[in-house]
Parts: sequence; structure tokens; C-alpha cells
Amino acid sequence: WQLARPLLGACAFTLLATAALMGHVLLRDFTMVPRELAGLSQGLEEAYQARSQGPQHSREHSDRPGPVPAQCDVPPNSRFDCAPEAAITQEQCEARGCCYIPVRQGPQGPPVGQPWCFFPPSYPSYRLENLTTTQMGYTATLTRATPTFFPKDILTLQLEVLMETESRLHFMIKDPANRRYEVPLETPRVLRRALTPLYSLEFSQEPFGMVVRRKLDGCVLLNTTVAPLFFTDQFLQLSTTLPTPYVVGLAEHLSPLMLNTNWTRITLWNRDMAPEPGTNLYGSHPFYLALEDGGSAHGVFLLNSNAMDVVLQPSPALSWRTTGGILDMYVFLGPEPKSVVQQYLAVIGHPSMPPYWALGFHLCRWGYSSTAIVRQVVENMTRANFPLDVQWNDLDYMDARRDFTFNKHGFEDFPAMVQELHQGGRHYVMIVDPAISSSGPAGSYRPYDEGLRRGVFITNDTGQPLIGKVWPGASAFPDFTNPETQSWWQDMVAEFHAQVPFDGMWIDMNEPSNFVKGSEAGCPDNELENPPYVPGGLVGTALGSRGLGPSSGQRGHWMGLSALCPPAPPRALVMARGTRPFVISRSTFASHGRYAGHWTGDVWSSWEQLALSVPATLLFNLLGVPLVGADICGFLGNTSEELCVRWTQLGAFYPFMRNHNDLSSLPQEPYSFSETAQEAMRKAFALRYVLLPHLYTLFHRAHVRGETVARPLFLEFPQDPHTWTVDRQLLWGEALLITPVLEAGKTKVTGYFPAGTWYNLQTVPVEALGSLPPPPSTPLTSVIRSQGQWVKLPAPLDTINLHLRAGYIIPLQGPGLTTTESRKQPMALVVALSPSGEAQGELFWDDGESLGVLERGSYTLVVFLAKNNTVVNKLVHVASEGASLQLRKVTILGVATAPRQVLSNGVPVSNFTYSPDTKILDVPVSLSVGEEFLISWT
Ligand code: MIG
Repeated sequence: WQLARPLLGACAFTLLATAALMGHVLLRDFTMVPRELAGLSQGLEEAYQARSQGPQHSREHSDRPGPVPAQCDVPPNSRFDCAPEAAITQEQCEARGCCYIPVRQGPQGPPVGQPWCFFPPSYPSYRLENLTTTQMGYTATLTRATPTFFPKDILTLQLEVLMETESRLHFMIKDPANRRYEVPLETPRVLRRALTPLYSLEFSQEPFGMVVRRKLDGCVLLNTTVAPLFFTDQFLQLSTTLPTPYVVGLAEHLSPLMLNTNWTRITLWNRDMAPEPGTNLYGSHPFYLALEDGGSAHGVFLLNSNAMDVVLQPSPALSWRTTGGILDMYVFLGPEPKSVVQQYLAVIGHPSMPPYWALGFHLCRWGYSSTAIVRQVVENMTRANFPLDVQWNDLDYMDARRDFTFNKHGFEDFPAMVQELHQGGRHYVMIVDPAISSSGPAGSYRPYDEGLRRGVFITNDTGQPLIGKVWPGASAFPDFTNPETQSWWQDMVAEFHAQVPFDGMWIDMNEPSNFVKGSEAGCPDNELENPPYVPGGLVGTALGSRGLGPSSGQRGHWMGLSALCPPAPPRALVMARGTRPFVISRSTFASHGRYAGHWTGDVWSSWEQLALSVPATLLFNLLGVPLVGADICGFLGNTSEELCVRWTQLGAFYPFMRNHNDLSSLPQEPYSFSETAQEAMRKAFALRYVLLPHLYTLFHRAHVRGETVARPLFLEFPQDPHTWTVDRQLLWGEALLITPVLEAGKTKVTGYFPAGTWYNLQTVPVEALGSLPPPPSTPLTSVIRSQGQWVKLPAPLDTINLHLRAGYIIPLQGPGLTTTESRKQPMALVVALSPSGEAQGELFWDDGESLGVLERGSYTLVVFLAKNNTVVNKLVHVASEGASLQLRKVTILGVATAPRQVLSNGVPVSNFTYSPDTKILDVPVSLSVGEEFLISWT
């Protein structure tokens, strides 16, 4: 809760980086850096001394153990591991030319910690040669004279530095002689270098290294001179100092939002693994955002999709260790954390715009084993007055668990069931696993026969389809990097859609998951399967465990990007339905949000996992995947009623809201609980539905501007360091602060409120809009005036705390049991005045499902402004869908003095109400959102 670590002075690590550089020949825009910088800290000074005195390392010396050389006097936290791949003895360590100093620790020692064997500062690395300016920046050759302890060093490399924009630096280190795997991600091409970049660059010649500084304050954001560069065939390592220990990113893992820099290894390698701490999960996003003292931020992206580890150590520093490909890095200068996210999304792509119905409530479980059961579920929801927009099915609908089929024992009237859902204004989504059953006789299963004929499957080393085992038994895996595979899949989707008019697709098992190791025939014995460095210390389990193994398909480099998901499913859906695609996928890679959303997989029905779903949601938003959520009430294990209520309250604020349950767990549909619990859940649902126009507007902004939907507090308040570690609360956009209860047995919750005025939204009387239940009977503090402080709030079981930030206006709409209904309801505005009496907000509206609405101009965008006792709208763009939206009420919060008169477009409003206690002015109106209006009070 509280800030755990003391803040260090503004870029305290500037000097550290400089110190490490002083032993080098340094080139800064072709000038030597003068050694004018003094005042080094003690340990660094020593390190520097050690380096400058120490004799150059020699092979003869290192081949036998000896006394620790003086140059091994490296501060413990700044030691970089010289035995990343295995524990080695002193002899072995010294034979590598490295320093060996045992560290006292537990019997086995932690899996990652302060290394015993580490590089001396003089450890040979590459040398920079032929540094040349180019149109875009620089190029140079990097040469290594001494091989490393990993096989197949690439001794000559090419460095290419591209100063792409003022805030974006891009550099690549490649093998000039051989083309190595590069992620097939379309990234922006720039033709001319930025003229006034926010960064400056320095190059160290020998050993090679790069230093990237924030020009404004000299802060060193990246300094790769701190450890030797490795570029071997299957082990690449680039280390850098960090100017701060506050680092966020490197998904997917189960952890607090702020990463721990106290010797942490984060593994990225897409894998089917129920979320648990300290291990690699379904997706890979090699990107981090770091918060610098003062509230500036920068980001770094390594565009590489091989299995990798990222090691964080307390100096602080970070090492990227990847098992293939090239080093393709981007540095984003911010300086605001928000800009860092936008700069990252400018490279990987903005999130796609979901259909409106995707923001409603989704209900699923494994075990809805017939259409009769599904119909009953929908009816139970309606009877109990719970919204339900999208009904889902898990594997149960399939015939023998094969894709693009449905079984005739329970699902014989599947198409009719889906049509009925449509008639009720609902939508339908079913699971599709990427693996294709291969076991039937030829002619018995068209997707496999066609796939074989069209050569779409991943092959083994004999050129035959690689056969693994997934839900249908023996299965082949489509290779989506092959364009023919995409078109084959599109055909299968279209053919199935012609029978069953589904609306969206749920892609599971696409890491890809496989129940046998590698394939039914095991794994081939080759270098790819036995890399000299195994990320995650997955020794003995091998990379292929519950996957396909690195040597299958795509020459050992495949990952979530094309691994059996995006962009094939959304394309296929567009072809089949002609409207905005809805896809939720378990496996993800950087750029995923362009194509689909994500759910966080097989979480347990536990309070711990409820709490950790907040940082997970926030993290995926920073990674450009705003359409994200965890399975409400948990997937594995049985939920309790209280947990399920609290989870539903939080889930109402996941951008993607779905309750999904495992086959064997007790039922957890909202109607399965006591009336008290249901009543509490209904309130959460109503809040969500009332806020949908605002949520949709946030998605629009994410789509067009690269913003986040759910966002951590530090994104809005980076200058308040207390916000940096807050990951038990979330914001929707800039203005809506959600403070959920994440612990059992609590009726109070403590949340952080950044300096400013925060209005409790649940005291706002919006019930006139529709069936929203009246405000809670428990008295809630209506306004928090915070200096930047922790506030204890009442949080009875039926309440999730929701506060609106002064200065903002949000649109509300009457709720309904589906978005088809709610979209027809009248709207209201809540205006939260700042102390100076101002506020602003926005509404984006369209038909909720068409493609190309922006290009065609078929949308409405309205800005709302409040100042000087007036509220007006500005019509940025109006199309027919928006023109008919009715505005029935304007609620103004923070009206200091009782108005005598209220006018709507100059006409007196007789039935306004004002409460001197709450300072809320409530104005019933009869206006159209898409026509200019002016409301004023005096
Ligand atoms: O091996 O389709 O994460 O949501 O219910 C389990 C059955 C396969 C894993 C998914 C889960 C889904 C389940 N699937």
C-alpha cells in the first residue's frame, strides 16, 4: 500500500552511468567525452579504479583458479551474471575469465539472485568501428575478438541507429552476413532523422556500448556499457543501467504492477499455464515503462519473439537475454508516462474499436452441455433481472471436440439457439481452439482434409504435419504465417458461420498448447530443442513442455504474434459477418490489441487472484490491449458468495466483463446466489450499463489516440510518487476512480486519492434514467477533498466505491438487460465542477458495429464544457445515429450557492432541485445530445 522504497534524487543514476563510461573511449556525436564529471559515489569510484588499474584480462590467467583479481571489486548489486545458463564451480567461472565471489544464501540459493560468478569490467565485448552518420542516424560495425563461453559467436555485427522521431529512438544490432529471424510486425518507416530529439546519444568504442540520455536533465535512460554484449546464435544479451527501480511491464506474469528489481528474472515464452507468480504465462510483451524521479517516464521495447528472460537487479539494471533473432530495440522518451504508452502504440499499433455489445456482460461456463441448458441460463438471467449481452459456449457445443462442428446430442438445434439470442438483442460467442483433429479417416473431417490438401499445417523434420495432442486427441497445428493457412481458415470460419450465425470468437489454447511434449513422436534432438541457455530455468521441462517445442514451424521462432491467432480470426469474422470483429484470445504478443482482446486465463476463485486481476488489467491496458478482464468469480475452484459479489463489482469495471467457470466448479452465475448477493450484483451491473457510453468513448480514444481505457493512477498523476505503486484501484480514463474491496470480510476499504476533489458517484441521483437502484442507504461521504492521501471509505457488501474527479463531465445512459435496449435509453450528464467551476467531457457514438465509421463520417462526437455557471455542448461531428440521442438530465456537482433560476436554452426550468448539503444541482431537461444546447444557472 505505502510506498515501499525511498525515492532517489532526480536521476541519481546519471553519475553511475557516467562512471561506468569513464573507462571507455567515448564518442558523443564524434567528440570524445571530456572526463570532467567528478563526484562519483564510493562504490562506483572503486569500480572505476579497479577497471582502470586492472591488467587487461588474459586467457592464460583465467584458465586456472587464482586469487580474486582487483577488478572483481564490483559492488554486489552491480554484478552481472557470468553464468546465466547454469550453476558453475569456481574453476569453471574463472576459466571463463570471470570473477567468483560466493554469496551467503539459503541451502539451494534463490533461483535468481546476486551472482557468484560475474563479469569483471574488462571482460571482452565488442568493439565499435566505422561509426558513420546516415540520413536517419548512425551505422557502425561491431567486432568481437574473443569468443564467449556460448557456442557460435557472431563476431561481426552491424549496428544501425535510427533517430525516428523527437521521442523515439530505434536501434538494431544484426548479423550483416546472415538473415536471422525478425518478427514480422509492420512498424512505422521513417525517412528523415528527427531534428531536435529529446535524447542524446553517446557511443563507447571499446567495449562497445550505447548511452541514451534525456537531454532535458541529462538523465541516463540506457547505458549498455555495464556488461558485455553477447550475440551468439542462440544467446543474445544486452544489459543496461536503469535510472529508477520503478519498472512496469514485461507481461505476462502474475504480480503486482510495479516489478521487483531485487534480483528478479522474468521469463517471456507463451505457455499454457494457470496464472501463478514467478513464471511465464500465456503471452509475451517485451516492453517496460520506467518512472523516473520527478514523474518523467521512458519506455523500452525489444522487438524479439524468441523465448527470453529479463533480469532485474537492484543497482538498478536490466538484462535482456533472448535465445534467437536480432536485437531490435526502441526507446521512448515520454516524458509523460501517457506519452510513453502512446509512443509504444505508435510502433505496435493502436487497439481496434470493439463493437458496442462487446462492452456488455458476457456469460460462459465449461459444462453448458446442451442448447436446453443454455436457454435455461439465459432465461434465469432475464428472470432475475440481470443484464446479459453475450452468451458463450465452451468446448461442449463441438462434436468430438472438433472445431467447426457441433454435436447432435444436445446441440442439434444450435443454429436456432443462436438465432433466438439474436432475436432477444443478444450476441453469441463460442470457443475455437487452433489445433485441428487429425485422427479421423480421410474424408471424415473437412477442416483437416482441406488443410492437408492446402498444405497449411506445421510440419516436422520429415515434412509431415506435426501431430500433437489437444482436446480432440491427435491434432495438427495450422501455420498462420502461411497466407494459404489464413485463407483456408477463413473458408472454414465462413462455412461454419453459414450454419451457425455466431458473432465473435474465443480463441483458447493458442500459445500453442499441446498435451504431449513437442509432438506424439516426441521432440527432435537438435540445437533448437536443446538451447545452450534455457529461459526461466525451465531445465528438465524444456521449452517444448505443453507446447510445440522451438524447432517446430517458423524455424524455431514462433510466438503469439502469429501463433494461431491474430490476425486470422478477426479477418475471418469480417469476411463472414461484415461488421466489427470481436475476438478474445488467451495467447498474446506485442501488437495484439490491434486485432483482439484478452482474458487472463485460468485464475483461481481466490481473494489473491481477485486482487491481482487489477494489475493484470492495468498492465494489458499499458500494452495496448484495453479489452481485457479476468474470469469474474474465478475459473478454477469454487467461489464463495462474498468473493463472487466483490468480483462482480470489480468485474463491472474490467473493460471486458465476463463470468466464466470451470467444468467441475460449483455454479457461479449471478442468479445462483442469495437474494442479498444478487441485489448487490445487480447494482454493480447497473453501474456498468449506465456508464457504457463513457466506456465506449474511452475505447474510441484508445483506438484513435493510443490512450488507455482502464489506467493506473500514476498515468494521471505521475508527479505524485504515492500513486506509482497503487494497483488495488483503477481509473477509467482520466476521471473515474474505482476502489474495489479485494479482501474477505471487509466493509471498509482504504484507497489513495490524489490531490483534488473527488465526488462520490453513487450519491448522484440517476435512477430517473431507468431501472438503476436507488443510492445505497448507508450514508456515503459525498465529496473527498484530498491533499494526496489515503482515505478510508465505507464499503458495505452492496457497494463498490466510485469517484468522479472534479473538472470532468461524463455521459450516462439508462441501463437495460442488453446493450440493444440500453442504447435506446435517454442520456444524462454528470458534471463535476472544479473549484473554479469548470469541467469538460466527451461522447463518441455510432451504430456500435459497422466498420469504417470514422472514414465514412458515420459517427457523432460531442464535447461538453462547463464554466461560468453554464454547461454547453460542442458538436464536433454529428451523424444520424447520434442525432436522435435524448438528454433528459444534467446533474452538476459542486454548485456552491443555491441557484435562483435555471435556464435550458433560455427557457426557465421550473423543476430543478438543489441540495445545499450535497451541493448537487439536478436539472431535468428535454434536449437532444446532437443539437447545440446551453444550460445556465444564476
Ligand atoms: O485445457 O476449453 O483457459 O477458459 O474453459 C483447458 C476449456 C482448456 C482453458 C481455458 C478455459 C476453458 C478451458 N480451456
